[in-house]
Amino acid sequence: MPKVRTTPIATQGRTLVILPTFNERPNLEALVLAIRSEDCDVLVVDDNSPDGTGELADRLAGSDPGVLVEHRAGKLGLGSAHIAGLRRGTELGYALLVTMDADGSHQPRHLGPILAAARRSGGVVIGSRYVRGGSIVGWNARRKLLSHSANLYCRTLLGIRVHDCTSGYRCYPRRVIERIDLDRIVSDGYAFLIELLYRCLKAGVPVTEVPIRFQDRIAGTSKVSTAEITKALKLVPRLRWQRAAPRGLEVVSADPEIELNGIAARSPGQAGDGAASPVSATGDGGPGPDRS
Ligand SMILES: Nc1nc2c(ncn2[C@@H]2O[C@H](COP(=O)(O)OP(=O)(O)OP(=O)(O)O)[C@@H](O)[C@H]2O)c(=O)[nH]1
Ligand SMILES: [Mg+2]
Repeated sequence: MPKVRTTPIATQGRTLVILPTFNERPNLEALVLAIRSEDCDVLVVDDNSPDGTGELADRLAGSDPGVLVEHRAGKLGLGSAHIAGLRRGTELGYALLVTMDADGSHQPRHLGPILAAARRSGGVVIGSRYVRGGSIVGWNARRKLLSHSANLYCRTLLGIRVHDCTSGYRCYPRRVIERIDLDRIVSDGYAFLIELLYRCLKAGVPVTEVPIRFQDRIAGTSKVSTAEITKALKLVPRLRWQRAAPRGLEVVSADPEIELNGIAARSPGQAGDGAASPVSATGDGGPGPDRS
């Protein structure tokens, strides 16, 4: 059984940032403090990290009710950690659920524009490296090529217009997650990011990309393995031809009346105070419910 703090906290209209962690001790404390200073709560989903990340998270939670921790018995995968966090955040009633890597690659200073775009659109927002204004710092040419190729592969095979399908920096309104059947997700690793995005698009949820400056991890080591990349490569054609969803994809359409923090959601075409230069990935491209 995962150990979860049960103290009731006020969540209405608030944002929960979900941090999946496996051996992120050197990066965690500064990140949690930076997120808290953006007035967001934090849920660390730790998979019994041998380096003591879970104990550090408990210590941070002990002195701050806005920090929650979910401990899992062992390394169960990035996707499964995201699902656990999204479920927990939904149960607790947070308005917006953000997922962010805990290695320093995803910077809390982008939360403002990302959350603003989510409130405007009522849909999913991706912190994107591959729209105008986005960038990557610290990757070598090989790593950049790998990431670009993966995104080109997803865009082409899935027929979607999202530029950064593999970014783990995302914001999902709770109302969107409540409409997606997480039990149908078949991926537990990195492929999960592609699968959930595709399911949201198929359900007619607007997807917006907001530029971020992505920085290579500050400390620690990457957990992406060749096996994870292979799984993601195999998932994409399965998703495209529906075999990953034996009972069919969600037929739910986005609710245009979604209310978030008192702000009625508008279509991506209506969005835009220009502050974050968000790019709609669904305006004319992503598959809608009737475009399967
Ligand atoms: N709870 C949990 N977290 C994980 C697992 N695998 C990775 N993570 C976390 O997920 C985030 C992303 O993992 P990274 O290893 O940084 O992967 P990446 O960002 O795609 O790749 P790099 O650019 O090489 O860092 C980090 O916060 C990891 O600690 C897992 O199995 N369980
Ligand atoms: Mg990383």
